[in-house]
Amino acid sequence: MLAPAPAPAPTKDIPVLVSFPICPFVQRSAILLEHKQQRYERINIDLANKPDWFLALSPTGKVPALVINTGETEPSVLFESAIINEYLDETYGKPLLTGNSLSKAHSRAWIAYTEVLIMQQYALLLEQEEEAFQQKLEAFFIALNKLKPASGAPFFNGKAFSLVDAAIAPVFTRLRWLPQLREMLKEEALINEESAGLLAWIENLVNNTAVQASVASDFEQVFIEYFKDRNSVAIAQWEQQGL
Ligand SMILES: N[C@@H](CCC(=O)N[C@@H](CS)C(=O)NCC(=O)O)C(=O)O
Repeated sequence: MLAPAPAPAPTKDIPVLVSFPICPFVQRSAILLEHKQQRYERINIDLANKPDWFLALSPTGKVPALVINTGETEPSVLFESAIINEYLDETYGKPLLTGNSLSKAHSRAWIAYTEVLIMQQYALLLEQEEEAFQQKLEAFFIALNKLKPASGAPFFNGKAFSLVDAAIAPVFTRLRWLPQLREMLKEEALINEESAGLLAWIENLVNNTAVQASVASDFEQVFIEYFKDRNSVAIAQWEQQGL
């Protein structure tokens, strides 16, 4: 259990990311902040026992929330990771979401799709029944294969890191606990060029500096404990394989 967190009191231009240690949506924003090399603070809250200040700040009661002190007014609060990331993108450093209306809408559409994948992966990791786990694994594999990164490129849109990369990378970080899925992807990559591109993109993002810096040093331990406590088939299988 997390110790009660104090309400954020952001210093000017140092945003506070209200977080839960293993939340993939929080990780999306942490990735972008790390990519932009923007200083920020992170406050972890206990989602099973949300502080009153958080419930007062966030209409959805969900993390991430971003608390910003621009120096001009009372601190502002943003919620919804995709919206937070667009704000971070426009505010710090060189914007990543550029181009014409169609290319921006294209990126936003794929970012929306990555939320579907995040939810699907979470349900898969929480599954307690072997048979249902297998079914969900296959459905997740199909959904993952619908992602179409630019051909031969390290990132979704080509050579440059994009908001789509920041939005999907948390899913890729968590694939290490789904070794069966990685094997399925490798097998598919042998016979399908698009899947080979997907696999290369996954590897590239997992090893990306901003993605690696977006989780705390105890992330792995906290993640395993969280799902073990919920009798996760995925984690039991992962442990059996001694990975
Ligand atoms: N669409 C939201 C989803 C955020 C979300 O579901 N966060 C989870 C943690 S990973 C949460 O705060 N759950 C607490 C609750 O639903 O009460 C976003 O992109 O920020």
